Amino acid sequence: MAAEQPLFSPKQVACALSVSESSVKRWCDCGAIPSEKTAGGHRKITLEALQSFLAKSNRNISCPETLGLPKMPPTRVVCVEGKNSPRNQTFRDALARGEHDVCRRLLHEMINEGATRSQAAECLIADAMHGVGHAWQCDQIDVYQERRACDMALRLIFDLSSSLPPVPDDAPLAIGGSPQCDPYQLPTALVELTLREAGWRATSLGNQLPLESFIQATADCQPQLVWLSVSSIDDEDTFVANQNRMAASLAEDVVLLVGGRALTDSIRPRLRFTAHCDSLRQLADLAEILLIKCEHSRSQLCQERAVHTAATTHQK
Ligand code: B12
Repeated sequence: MAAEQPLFSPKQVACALSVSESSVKRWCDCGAIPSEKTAGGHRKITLEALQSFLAKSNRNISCPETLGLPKMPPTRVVCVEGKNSPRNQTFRDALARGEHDVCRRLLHEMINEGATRSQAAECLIADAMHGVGHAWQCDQIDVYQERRACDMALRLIFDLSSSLPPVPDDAPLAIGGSPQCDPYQLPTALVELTLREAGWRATSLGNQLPLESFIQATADCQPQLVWLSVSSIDDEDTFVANQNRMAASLAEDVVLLVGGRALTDSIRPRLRFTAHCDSLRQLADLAEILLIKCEHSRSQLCQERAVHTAATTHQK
């Protein structure tokens, strides 16, 4: 037999919600709180009915002890600061509340209005994550809300990426990731999205990539472009030495793009790279120019090969 649910009186519920008893009776009578009546005509409310009312009316139990329930921590208010536009505000709040569909709709709304995927992602996702970080620092949101926002942001980026038209098999290859000391996943996923959208066959190798493995990947895949996203550095000297070793291992014509929060003005002069970008917008512009350059040198190479083949055939 199922365990019997506790039944509460309007007075108990009123105490628990810090409202008047007459309000609770009114909510019972209009059906907002589903209730039963005892043989003596007294209204009785089940825990399930109360919970459904709370969810629909966005109310909280302020004194759960009056219902014999354990005291819960106060519900977190989810309002995250960032860019001023109403769309950014709605996106931030939805991301902090875990409302995936709302976030997805807002991203697609921007894309339908003419933004590229990376522009929409930078405007909404990056802004929201910055806001989430600030709210976490000020103890306005809980750790689980930050982690959930991060997971959801990753899924949204993959959604955007998988809705792109396929890149031709012979498009130039780009690989990249973040170094071993860096646990941040979103920046490198966003770089992958931006490069794919610009026409590169881009693959992110992920975060916390050991140096030797990064070097191995560039030797195995022979990319035309390598990116490095750096959000966190533990030991500056070791990081600089490692990254410069990776840069030195690349062939002359491989472009090395770097970016990320941790590449400050003081650390950049110590690093070897081709170009540094602050934003995805800059990266998208540069990626288009580099793609044209790559395709131009490839067609030049094809022409040279054709001339060479014609010359050798002629000699025979
Ligand atoms: C999520 C998060 C985490 C998660 C990450 C999980 C994951 N799976 O990725 C985890 C739990 C690991 C984490 C840990 C910590 N975090 Co944290 N974290 C964040 C948060 C909220 C979001 C990070 C993010 O994804 N941002 C979105 C990305 C897309 O934005 P972005 O980094 O600015 O990147 C943009 C550009 O830099 C550029 N870009 C980046 N890379 C590249 C590469 C190329 C090639 C190009 C062209 C461009 C480019 O494009 C991006 C889009 O515009 C930030 C808040 C913030 N301001 O970002 C805090 C934040 C970075 N964290 C912070 C802190 C304090 C920590 C911890 C120390 C907390 C702790 N006590 O343990 C640890 C440190 C971990 C470490 N080893 O560094 C602070 C850092 C403060 C500081 N002064 O450095 C921040 C700023 C929060 C805050 N406001 O206090 N964190």
